[in-house]
Amino acid sequence: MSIPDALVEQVRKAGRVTVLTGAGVSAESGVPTFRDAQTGLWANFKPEDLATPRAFLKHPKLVWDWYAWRRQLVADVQPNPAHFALAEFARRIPRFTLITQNVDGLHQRAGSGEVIELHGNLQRTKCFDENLPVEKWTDTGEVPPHCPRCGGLLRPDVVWFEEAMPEAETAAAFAASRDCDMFLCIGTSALVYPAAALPIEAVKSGATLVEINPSVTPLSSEADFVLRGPAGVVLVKLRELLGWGGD
Ligand code: BV8
Repeated sequence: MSIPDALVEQVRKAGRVTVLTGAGVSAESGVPTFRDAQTGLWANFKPEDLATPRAFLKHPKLVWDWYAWRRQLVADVQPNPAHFALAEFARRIPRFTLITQNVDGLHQRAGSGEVIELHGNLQRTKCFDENLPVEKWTDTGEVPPHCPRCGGLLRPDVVWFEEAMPEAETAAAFAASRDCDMFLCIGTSALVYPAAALPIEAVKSGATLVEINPSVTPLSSEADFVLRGPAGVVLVKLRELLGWGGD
């Protein structure tokens, strides 16, 4: 996979870059993507069927345990060179906005200061009934645990399918997508809305669209540049061509 000189120069000169990442950017850290086959207890479930309020109310323990497993998995892995490269880009580009669909917190662990978490973060927990954060609770052995304030069920602080999006984060993401010179779409199948609408908004506003993904997605035909490879490889190569240091 080669990176065109024209693209390297556009990144170097860009004043406003907006990035949208999906599960693919954490793949090289060892975090399964949404479309990877599910294993273990969850082998018979599709993530889209587990990541819903309905699934949680029907199988609270199964859904709670799925997130507990993912929380532990993420705690045990490290950010990969893709995460570190994006943290470096933010230091080099005058106005850099990082939007992620991921709930693993790996961008922050790689040093990205400001991250718009469109779909929440599985390291945070909230009360299902109050929709308010809960940081500590008594472990009574019940799964899921209960809210210390109201006794309701606790749940991960993520946005499930058919749940409303966080207003502030969504507004900030659309604003940054409509006001950028370049939009990098990295490691996402571009199937989930409204996140998948962001790159289209960027193109409508005249931005250069770059896709970094080993596979074709519905966005590929819209992209000005398609870098067909793993994020950890492509971003490291781009970083080297820019002369912007490297781990
Ligand atoms: C909303 C958090 C409105 C949880 C996630 C009925 C009612 C309401 C809404 C809807 C409805 N029907 C449909 C909708 C819209 C729905 C939607 O889009 N559904 C889809 C299935 C069609 N959206 C919603 O429901 C959203 N809410 O619309 O609100 C509303 C208003 C008022 C009241 C009620 C509702 C909420 C969507 C958020 C869902 N939560 N995650 C959790 O993580 O458990 S989505 C979840 O899936 C991820 O966050 C991510 O967004 C998505 C997975 O996508 P990707 O990240 O792209 O991952 P994927 O595995 O798909 O692809 C990986 C890619 O990486 C691949 O392309 C692969 O090639 C590539 N790759 C692999 N390796 C690498 C790589 N790339 C680079 N490098 C590598 N090494």
